[in-house]
Amino acid sequence: MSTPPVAYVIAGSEATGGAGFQVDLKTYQQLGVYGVGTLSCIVAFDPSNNWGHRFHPIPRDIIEEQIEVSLACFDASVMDTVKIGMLGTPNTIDAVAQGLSQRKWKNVVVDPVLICKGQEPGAALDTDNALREKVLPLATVVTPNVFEAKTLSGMDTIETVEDLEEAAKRIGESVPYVVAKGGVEIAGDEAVDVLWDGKELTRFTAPKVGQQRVSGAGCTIAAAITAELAKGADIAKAVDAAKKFVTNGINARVSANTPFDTVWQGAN
Ligand code: PXL
Repeated sequence: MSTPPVAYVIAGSEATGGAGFQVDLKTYQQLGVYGVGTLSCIVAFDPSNNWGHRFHPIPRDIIEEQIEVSLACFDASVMDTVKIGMLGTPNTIDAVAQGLSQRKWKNVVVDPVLICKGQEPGAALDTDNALREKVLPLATVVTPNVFEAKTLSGMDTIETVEDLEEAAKRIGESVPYVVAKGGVEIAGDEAVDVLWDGKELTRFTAPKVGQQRVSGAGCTIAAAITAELAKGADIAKAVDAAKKFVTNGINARVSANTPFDTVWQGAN
């Protein structure tokens, strides 16, 4: 019997399949990584209200039970890599931080999904602060998009790749590796993501596929980085492979009745 590479994910369900937990597990599977997962929350878009977010946290004791069994099924010698996606409430963040601290991880990839669009700003600010205080200090890699990079770096605007690089460096004062995702948000023909590894900046570029945002691209690239790290890649190789994976998936994107197309992980 052989054991494939294993990676864990703690994230929220997004029921259309275009983001969150569903994307994480599809990406792991496609990259040959056995996925283990704990659900932190459930997002059900409302198709009769402009696909707005209906957000449902999962009770803390149920999150704790899932973490307990997820960690019990594979030892740290087999499962030393985890991705953290949307958590959603300060209480959930606290439970996840405590759960993570039970194991010495090699790779903790935090996709800092700061606010879910359906949440109240007050609640979101609490959530931002809890994430920064309790989960970011555990991260080895953080993967902010432009909005999240602005919030985490304290910069007022990020309009150019140079701005994005400056944000990555500032965030990198507290996390070893920063992958800042420019996506289609930065003007120009290329979709640029940057890696700051504490010493050097590297740009990863691909021609933009249209100017429209594609749902799930941020989740896909962060999950693909996680899968590559679980297979033993170093950070630069992991980001390079993940960028190619998401670009292929965007080229083969799936149209649904949702406002945005989604990434087809199976194109790879
Ligand atoms: O794409 C960010 C994201 C992550 N996780 C969940 C989501 C979303 C966006 O809708 O619903 C569960």
